[in-house]
Amino acid sequence: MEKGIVIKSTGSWYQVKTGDGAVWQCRIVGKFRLEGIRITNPVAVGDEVEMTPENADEKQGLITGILPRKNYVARQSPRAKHDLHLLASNIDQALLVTTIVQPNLKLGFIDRFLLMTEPQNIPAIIVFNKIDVYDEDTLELAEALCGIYESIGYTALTASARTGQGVDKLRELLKDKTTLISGQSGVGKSTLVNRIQPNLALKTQELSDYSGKGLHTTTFAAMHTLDFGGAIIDTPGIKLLAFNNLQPADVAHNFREFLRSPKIADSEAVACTATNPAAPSKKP
Ligand SMILES: Nc1nc2c(ncn2[C@@H]2O[C@H](COP(=O)(O)OP(=O)(O)OP(=O)(O)O)[C@@H](O)[C@H]2O)c(=O)[nH]1
Ligand SMILES: [Mg+2]
Repeated sequence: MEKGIVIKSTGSWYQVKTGDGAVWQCRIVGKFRLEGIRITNPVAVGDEVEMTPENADEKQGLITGILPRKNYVARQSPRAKHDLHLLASNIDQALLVTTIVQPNLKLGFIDRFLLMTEPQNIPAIIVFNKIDVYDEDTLELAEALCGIYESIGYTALTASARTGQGVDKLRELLKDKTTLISGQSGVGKSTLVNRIQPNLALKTQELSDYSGKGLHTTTFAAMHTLDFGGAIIDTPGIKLLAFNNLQPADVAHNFREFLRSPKIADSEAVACTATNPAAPSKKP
């Protein structure tokens, strides 16, 4: 048996890199659960696993165990709403790539994204990409949004994968860390990674003209090593973020600004709850 790290997941096959740098094609046996909830992809990119070689010549093996995770990023499965889907595990930080246009920004998406990282205390960086196509007002909006997210403790910046603006700063932020890169389809995740490290040459694709929606060019999550130190996990675009797994209190507790704002005194917070008893326990 050997230990390795999962560097790519297709859903049925997993690439596992062992200490000697060899990459094995692996399958999994058995069922795995996460906090009692079924998961559609039991093993995620970033997982440290135990691997039993099946065919050493062909570098094929079986994943027989998952080592305890430092953390993980999970959402409701897009296919089965009572199941969870793992985006990545054992990461140091998450980079949310977004843009205000092409495709149009849904502000709620940022907050929903933070609902995946916050419960696990994973630092999040928000980047507003494609600033080369923003007009003055849009740029102003992007900067204002950066200010809001910075004020509650996130790192937020603007960038353009096309012109390279902001890319040096991103390199600095990614150096020596394992970073999950996520966001909606077509926002430029893979293009940005290619700017950060051109030799990765990840596949990217034009948006479809009329809908402005991305095409899901990246279809599998994969980890890539950065020459200047660290690693990134490029992931397929997210269409919908829902959280059947969270209770209303989980949602409230994970919005930092509700808890940390000095403007909200404890007494006021208690008073609010007292005047609004027995809120219906609807799922978010
Ligand atoms: N104008 C402009 N276009 C960009 C920028 N970054 C990416 N694009 C374009 O946006 C389109 C989508 O880019 P991708 O990198 O494939 O997007 P993605 O987020 O990886 O998409 P998925 O893999 O589908 O999740 C491509 O046509 C890119 O050339 C940018 O900074 N400015
Ligand atoms: Mg991509």
